[in-house]
Amino acid sequence: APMKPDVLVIVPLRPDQQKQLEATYTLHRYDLAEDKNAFLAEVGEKIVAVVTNGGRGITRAQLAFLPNLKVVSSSGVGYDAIDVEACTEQGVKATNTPDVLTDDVADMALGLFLAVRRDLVRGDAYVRTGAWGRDGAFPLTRAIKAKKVGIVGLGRIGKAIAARLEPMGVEIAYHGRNEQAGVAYRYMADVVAMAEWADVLIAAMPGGAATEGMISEAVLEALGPEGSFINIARGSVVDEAALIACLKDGRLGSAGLDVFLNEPTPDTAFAAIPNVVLHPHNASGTVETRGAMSQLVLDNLAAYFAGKPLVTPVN
Ligand code: 8YV
Repeated sequence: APMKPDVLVIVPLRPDQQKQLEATYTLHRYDLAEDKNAFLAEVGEKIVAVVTNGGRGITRAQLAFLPNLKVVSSSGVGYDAIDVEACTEQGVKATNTPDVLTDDVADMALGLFLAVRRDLVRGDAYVRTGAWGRDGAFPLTRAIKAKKVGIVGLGRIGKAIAARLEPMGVEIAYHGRNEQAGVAYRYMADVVAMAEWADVLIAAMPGGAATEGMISEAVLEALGPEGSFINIARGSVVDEAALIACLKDGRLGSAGLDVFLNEPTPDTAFAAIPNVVLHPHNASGTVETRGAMSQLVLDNLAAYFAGKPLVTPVN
């Protein structure tokens, strides 16, 4: 029987795809190892492929234990946790899972947008706690129609968010490194100016060094006491301490967050802030989409070992 290539599993796939992975490759379950460094030292030499995800990625230090590694297949569109530079230096290809998750992530951005702007979470509590009967009508919110929405990062997900917002009668602008041809939305070269203009700012850019802290205290203050910040990008794109401070002291009106700096145990300060809607980094977290992501991880591995072009390479 043909040799089954040795694959290091940093993060397993969805059950159906994990079964295919087990049938096709010799798996080394880094995710289950007690002493992960000892495990890497023990099996590293024989590993030719890694399965991971956008949250865990792979570091330069881990790569050093994997001298015969050829490909890293990651579940997730964001690859800021993969040291792509180190992979490239070591002749290792890396792949991600774009497109299959675009709609779910855009849906979550819309969900957080609506929850924040129409105060759905506090409305739920208002009924549950009997406040409605005690304190009368729930406070009025602001209409969504005719408001201004700035999207930071008009990539596949940013464009899908804009397409969902258009029928709601909002005005859409975007910020990014460059103006894009053939886009109907207003380009704003300065993110602070866009925050001044906008009622809602939605972060949809990649994580990583280039966008770290891009949503600064100045941006949040420019968005202002009536403004809302929605983040379905990465926790790293915002100055999180400034975000907490601005929400607490009212310099920023509200926020809806799917991502945080310290996942899965974000700053406990968020739990005490009433004007924020919190979600546990699950925008792509549906059965259908995580299955499609896992399948794409398998398809990239299969392409590599068949000597065919990778389906969704990042380097
Ligand atoms: C993933 C994400 O769940 O796609 C991404 O980059 O953040 C999520 O879809 C995450 O990468 C962990 O799998």
